[in-house]
Amino acid sequence: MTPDAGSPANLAVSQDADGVWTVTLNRPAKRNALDAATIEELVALFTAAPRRGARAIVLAAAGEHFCAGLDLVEHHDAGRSPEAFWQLCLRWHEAFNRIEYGGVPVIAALKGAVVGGGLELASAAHVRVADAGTYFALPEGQRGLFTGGGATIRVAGLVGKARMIDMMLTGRIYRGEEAVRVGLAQYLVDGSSLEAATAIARRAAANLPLTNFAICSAISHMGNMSGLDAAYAEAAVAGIVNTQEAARERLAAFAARTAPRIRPED
Ligand code: 1HE
Repeated sequence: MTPDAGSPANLAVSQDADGVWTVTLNRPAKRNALDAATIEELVALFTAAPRRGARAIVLAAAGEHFCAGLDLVEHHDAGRSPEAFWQLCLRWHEAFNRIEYGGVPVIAALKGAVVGGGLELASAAHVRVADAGTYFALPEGQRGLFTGGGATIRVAGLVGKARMIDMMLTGRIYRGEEAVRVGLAQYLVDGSSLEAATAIARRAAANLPLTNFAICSAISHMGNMSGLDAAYAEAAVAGIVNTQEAARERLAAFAARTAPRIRPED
């Protein structure tokens, strides 16, 4: 399988022998601002990747910044109608839903600005890795705009409603340990976030694909359900995943005492 999903112009895509793909936002001269074309490329790529054998995906960025959010210049020049922007937002949702619900672990390698729609994109990933220079903000409030790429669900889900409202009212910026503490990133690394994210992706890719599919889609879906329905759905997913043939070898290794034990010192 190849990562070729129609030769995207604004994304660079590569893969290694273990099925770990690296998808790189590749408009560094525009700080990887998300124009309509890039959103379409994200839709196509993240629609195709699960069916093309991707075992895990690192979402990375060229240049100094992860993503400056909505392409404000395109938006200014386009003079969009409410209907046109509404439709555009639906394409953003399509792209980010493919990331979150596609069943393949997506690990975001963050750096520099992760702002506005860039934070909406990052929050659709399953794991966020920040480096020392990464900062998070929702500057929509200052720009006379509102979030349209799912932040009211995903960013509020990460940091809570009150912090998101504060970020939007005041332009508050989070970074470093504080960003981890409030839930914007799970990892903060001294060195390269790309290296760390790739190591996490490789580790996740060693899991069975069906197990990862459940982890990376069922948990999100269940978050949308009532507690009673989520428990029912969890049992159904476990019925499928926990009886998969491919898991028998791993269970046999545990029973034979050859599988690693889960200990903090290991
Ligand atoms: C852009 C964009 C953009 C840069 N749209 N072109 N997002 C924001 O409000 C963030 C806006 N961007 C910035 O605050 C800064 O660009 C950065 C802090 C990210 C980087 O600063 P810097 O000094 O490295 O770069 P720069 O000089 O500001 O920009 C370099 C170029 O990138 C320049 O283009 P050039 O042709 O004049 O060289 C900028 O115009 C371009 N650029 N950011 C378009 N965002 C679904 S709703 C989502 C709502 C939102 O996301 S609101 C957007 C929030």
